[in-house]
Amino acid sequence: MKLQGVELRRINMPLLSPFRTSFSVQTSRDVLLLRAVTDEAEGWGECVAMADPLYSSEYVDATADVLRRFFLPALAAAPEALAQHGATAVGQVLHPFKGHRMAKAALEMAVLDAELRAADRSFGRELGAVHDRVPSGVSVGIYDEIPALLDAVGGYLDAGYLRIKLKIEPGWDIEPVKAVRERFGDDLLLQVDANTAYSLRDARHLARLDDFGLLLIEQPLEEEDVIGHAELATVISTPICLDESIVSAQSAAAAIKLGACSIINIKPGRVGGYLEAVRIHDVAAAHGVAAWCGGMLETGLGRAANAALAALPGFTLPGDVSASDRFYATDITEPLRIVDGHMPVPTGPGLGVTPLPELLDEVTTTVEWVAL
Ligand code: OSB
Ligand code: MG
Repeated sequence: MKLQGVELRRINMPLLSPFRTSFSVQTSRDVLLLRAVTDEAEGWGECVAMADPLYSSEYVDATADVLRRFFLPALAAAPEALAQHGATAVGQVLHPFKGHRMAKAALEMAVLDAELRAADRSFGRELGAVHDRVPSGVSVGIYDEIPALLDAVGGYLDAGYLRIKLKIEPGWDIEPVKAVRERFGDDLLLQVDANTAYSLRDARHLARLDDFGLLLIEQPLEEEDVIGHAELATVISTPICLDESIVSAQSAAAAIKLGACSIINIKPGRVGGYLEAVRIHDVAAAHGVAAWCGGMLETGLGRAANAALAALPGFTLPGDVSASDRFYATDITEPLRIVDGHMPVPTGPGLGVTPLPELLDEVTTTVEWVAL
């Protein structure tokens, strides 16, 4: 396979309603898409970095910059590695560059998609999927008032979602969880995500969540506070799940060994790509640690790939693999829908979905071609 060039395309997609977390309120999604053009096929990559460095240190403009300035030239200089090893070469060629995992992930995804389309193989088959559909959970933002939250959760349950994740922060935690539990019953699969909003001083307060039978609490403490999570695990009985702290298979192994988490949220973008995501899946499975696939408000492209990943055997909890219409009135691909609470795993070549040109053009803000 010979990589001829990569198109960097910025799109801006309005959200159906504002998505509030402990770190921001989002009303639109600014996304960098990559289109890798090879001599055999084209492939699409979606970068999950957000407009501001509030979830992680990466942000969209920085991912475009590091791709242009370092990653694309490095790939251009290693044509034999790509020809011999395909997408697995991307991680190796970019390994000397520290961090910037979301940018690396997007490039690897685009090259992998091109390679798989050329070989007529799906992401699911390549990554090791063992299911043809995955249970679908939904991430529910922070609301100003409990009644509005209950309406939103009720709507998602009516739509068939099998698991609810509530975003929490200090001042919006015990009460909303209690209200949702009381309204929708003990059988509801319910979990919370703090996006690093607490400190170890809040341990006693967080222990109050123990009464509500939560599946897990996701990333209560800061990204680098792995030891703090291990200490918190001795104070609260709700299982701790890490998101932001897990950036590689190595960091996953360390967090598990330290007792910082009993569950891992695996997001391909955060960890440098789908291939590293599979390695984290393997580490978690080997340790009996449950895993699930997280989301980053992806378009249909990332959503399709996430569905494939979530179909691996170690993804034993429902992921944030929701339908296109969870966030968007119109997706850039054919809309991904959930059926009986499950997202079908695409079976077509590569991602199994492709942007529809008219829809893509409607939301495109800039396009840049980088010849290699
Ligand atoms: O922490 O899981 C998170 C969205 C943006 C940034 C971080 C997170 C999220 C979500 C998932 O909660 C949203 C989704 O379903 O894509
Ligand atoms: Mg999270």
